[in-house]
Amino acid sequence: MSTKPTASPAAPSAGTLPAATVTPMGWMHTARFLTTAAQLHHLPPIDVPEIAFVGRSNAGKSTCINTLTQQKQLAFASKKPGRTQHINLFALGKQGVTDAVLADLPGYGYAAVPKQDKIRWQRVMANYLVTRENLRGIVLLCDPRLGLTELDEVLLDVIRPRVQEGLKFLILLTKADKLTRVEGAKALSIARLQAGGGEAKLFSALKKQGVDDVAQLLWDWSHSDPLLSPSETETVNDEPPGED
Ligand SMILES: Nc1nc2c(ncn2[C@@H]2O[C@H](COP(=O)(O)OP(=O)(O)OP(=O)(O)O)[C@@H](O)[C@H]2O)c(=O)[nH]1
Ligand SMILES: [Mg+2]
Repeated sequence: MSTKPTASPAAPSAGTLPAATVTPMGWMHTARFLTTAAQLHHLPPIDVPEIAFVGRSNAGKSTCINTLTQQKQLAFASKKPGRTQHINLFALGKQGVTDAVLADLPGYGYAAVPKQDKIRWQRVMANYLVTRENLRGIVLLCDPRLGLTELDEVLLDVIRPRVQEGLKFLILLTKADKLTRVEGAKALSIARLQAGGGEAKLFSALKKQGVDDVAQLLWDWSHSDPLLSPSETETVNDEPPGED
């Protein structure tokens, strides 16, 4: 459990708890199942920030959501790739007040999936990433032992324009417990380059590595003003330049 004080007291939206009363980990723990959809047009329009977890099948998306929310079976995790076949939404915010949503997306790249299903899903995913209006951030999960695959690169190309427009982006290197320190550091420096305007972090559900950091980041994403670019935020916070 994080003991860090909550950062980003930025403009809370209606229904948001006062920042001082929650920690990012406490906030994550409020997650509950909201809805599931096999097709994009079945997803309800939502007016709070949404954060999507995307990546190869078996990368650890569902396990990551369960770890962050400190709930064993909120998202379906499985040894069998291809377990998540719908877009599953989870609501965040205490006492029935939703102030953000997590989306667990079906993994891609699982060889045993029929080609037609693969193509259909790539289309749904691309449409989701391009058209979902309340999408605030994307967490791309990647097993660093495999690195970013061709399909990850396709996805990066799809989202790059939105990242340049201010969409938040994190490459999360999962299963870090399988790496040595040196391997982890190397994978992280490569991912940082690949993330472009986004960030990269190491994560292990098994060792609970990176959990507090990611919870804090998702809190910050969800409670920041989307209309301010990072440079504008700095300008707002800066003291006016003094005269020499
Ligand atoms: N060692 C280790 N194994 C992990 C970690 N995270 C996930 N796994 C394992 O990886 C496998 C896949 O995890 P899931 O969370 O189901 O993966 P997913 O990305 O949701 O997969 P799809 O639903 O098929 O897209 C499971 O056997 C998990 O136990 C981790 O941090 N460390
Ligand atoms: Mg899954």
